[in-house]
Amino acid sequence: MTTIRETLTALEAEAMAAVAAAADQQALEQVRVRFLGRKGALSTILRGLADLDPADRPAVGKLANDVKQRLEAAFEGRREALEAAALAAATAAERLDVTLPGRPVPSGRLHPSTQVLRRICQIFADMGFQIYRSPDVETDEMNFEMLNIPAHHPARDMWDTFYTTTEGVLLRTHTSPGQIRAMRQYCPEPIRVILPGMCYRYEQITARSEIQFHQVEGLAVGRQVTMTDLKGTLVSFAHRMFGPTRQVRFRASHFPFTEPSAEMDVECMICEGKGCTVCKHSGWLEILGCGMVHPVVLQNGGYDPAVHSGFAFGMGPERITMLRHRIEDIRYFWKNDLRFLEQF
Ligand code: 2NL
Repeated sequence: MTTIRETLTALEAEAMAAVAAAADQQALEQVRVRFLGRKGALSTILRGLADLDPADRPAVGKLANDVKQRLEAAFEGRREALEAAALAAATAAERLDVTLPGRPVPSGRLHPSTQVLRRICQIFADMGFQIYRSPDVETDEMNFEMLNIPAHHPARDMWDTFYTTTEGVLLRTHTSPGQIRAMRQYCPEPIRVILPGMCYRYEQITARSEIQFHQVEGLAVGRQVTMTDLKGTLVSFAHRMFGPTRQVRFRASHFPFTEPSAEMDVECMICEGKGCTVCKHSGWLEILGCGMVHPVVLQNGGYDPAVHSGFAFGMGPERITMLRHRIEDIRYFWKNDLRFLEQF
């Protein structure tokens, strides 16, 4: 007849083998219930202790407890090993390389005209010019009359205009009417303003002309403002916009609202003045028009030409962008073709 000691020893060996053989946590739990559970093999044996000779009970009881402790330790060790293995398997299966660079998020950007417009405004703002905004819808009087362009002046042929159904109301053909508004608002105080904005002309759309485009105009009025101030301001602008070593030249010109008038050229930025197709082999690019404000226009702005004088200039950011990037068709600016826009 087998003794209870032999039963315990056999049970321990069997349980240890079962623990080692448990392939996963579920199987291990089944083994635990079978050997260590409340209705398990060990509990059954421990209940049988009551039938033993009281003299044998302490020694057998101690053995049973030792077996129980060793089994529990074995279960715990196996449980940890299986858990670690399960984690390792899951990590390998769901491998995620957190060091991989993310997918780029497509980001928008400013339109090339806006970028150039802002750059121009920033340079003049640094020289003390304030940004002045005025309406796109203007009166004939502000757009032409006040700028010394009377009804039958030949210059009006150059600015074919979008007229509204309201008599005498039109889309501005240049930002200049805003300069009149600025002068009237601030006179007789001295002013330095820069006027960026959209202009409209009723023209055939071609590679060189659009019906809407931007203009940036500037105006400085005060006592003893001279042509020297005009040249110094515009040369500084050209050096910041196109590079500090860029050559600049002024040529005489004509505008109805300035006298004298001039055009400013800068050394071609494509060929560095050597001559190329962009500058038509002259080495120079025309960048802006300028001049001393015509006394009649000063007066229309509310200033006394005997006391005040001023200089003004105007330029087209699209034209500058085209020269800079050798864009050969102005229509790209309004085409909304991402292949064009994404290059800037
Ligand atoms: C150009 C030339 C110019 C002005 C604009 C101006 C405005 C007032 C008085 C006097 Cl209120 N002048 N503006 C002066 C000279 C030239 O623009 O080629 N623009 C694209």
